[in-house]
Amino acid sequence: MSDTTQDTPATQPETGPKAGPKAVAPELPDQPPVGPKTALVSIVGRPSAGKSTFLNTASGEQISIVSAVPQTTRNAIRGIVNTSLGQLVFVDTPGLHISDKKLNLRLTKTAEDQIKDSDAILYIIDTTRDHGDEEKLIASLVAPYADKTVIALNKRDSAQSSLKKAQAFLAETFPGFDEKRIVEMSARDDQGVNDVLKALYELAPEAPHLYPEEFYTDQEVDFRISEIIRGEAMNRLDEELPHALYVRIEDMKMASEKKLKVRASLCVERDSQKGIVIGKGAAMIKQIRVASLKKCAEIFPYKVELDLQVKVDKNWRQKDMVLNKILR
Ligand SMILES: Nc1nc2c(ncn2[C@@H]2O[C@H](COP(=O)(O)OP(=O)(O)OP(=O)(O)O)[C@@H](O)[C@H]2O)c(=O)[nH]1
Ligand SMILES: [Mg+2]
Repeated sequence: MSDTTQDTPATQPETGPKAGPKAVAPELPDQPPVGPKTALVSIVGRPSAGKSTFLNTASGEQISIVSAVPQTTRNAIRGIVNTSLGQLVFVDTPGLHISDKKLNLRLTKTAEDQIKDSDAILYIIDTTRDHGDEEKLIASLVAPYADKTVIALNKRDSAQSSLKKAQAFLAETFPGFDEKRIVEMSARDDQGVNDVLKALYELAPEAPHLYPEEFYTDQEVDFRISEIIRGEAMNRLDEELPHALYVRIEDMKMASEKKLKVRASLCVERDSQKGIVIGKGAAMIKQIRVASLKKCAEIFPYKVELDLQVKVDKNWRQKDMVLNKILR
């Protein structure tokens, strides 16, 4: 740790596998060996359909942030589920949303690319909502790949859930779709999630695993920490603010074997938003910081020390340079 230069990128400190990496499950009880199948599975669906919730429930880990605000996920996040049948590597994509704003166009492109590259697709439909143009757009993207798709009808626990509407929509958009690959689910309550996994394993070929079996995500430490902070902020702020946020890790290094020091900025778009995120007597930013540290303590095998500032990055959503950085 002695010869790092001043200009070493802030996101590449000594936090490699040795330091307790991104992805390794804390302790694995005796488990049967992971089966021979392997598939890369894209999770697609409209914003707030429950894609990230499914990933977290299926893996039993907090891999992807969840919030009530549509378009929470911005990156193609990988989560890995290992069972005696094999390894499913899920890619949690941003919810597809019709809009011509720059950030949205980039999010849609991320999801489209994923669909093409995957062995199987998990298309999650929110059964509590009517199927508007957005749902039709997604169905049209998925339809050419119907043979490698499992459809999950989510939020069946909700009083607003309507199976009839969903079935009518499917009859229209996926005529002749194999019923064995349509599964009713509550991702939140872990109902039907196993059936979804089984249907996906049916589609998975026998192939070498993509990750060692102790991994449950491919996310780097800096990205996970920035997502944790963003998630805690999103869940405490409302109106336009959740979408106006991004987190920049300014500096990150292992201070010792047991301590990771992080300096991060919670960036907003306008001066007027800064005060809201800081809160009265800095109460809001303190809450976000404390909640983030609590999550970090659950995830990482070392202590995280967090210096968190609020900064204004004017109109960052229109800047390619920022988008290139955060939409990795
Ligand atoms: N009632 C109910 N709510 C759910 C279920 N699954 C997810 N939700 C809720 O729906 C909201 C959105 O969930 P997310 O998992 O963030 O949705 P997403 O599809 O990842 O959304 P984006 O990342 O914005 O595309 C959250 O408030 C979840 O708690 C479910 O099975 N039942
Ligand atoms: Mg999500």
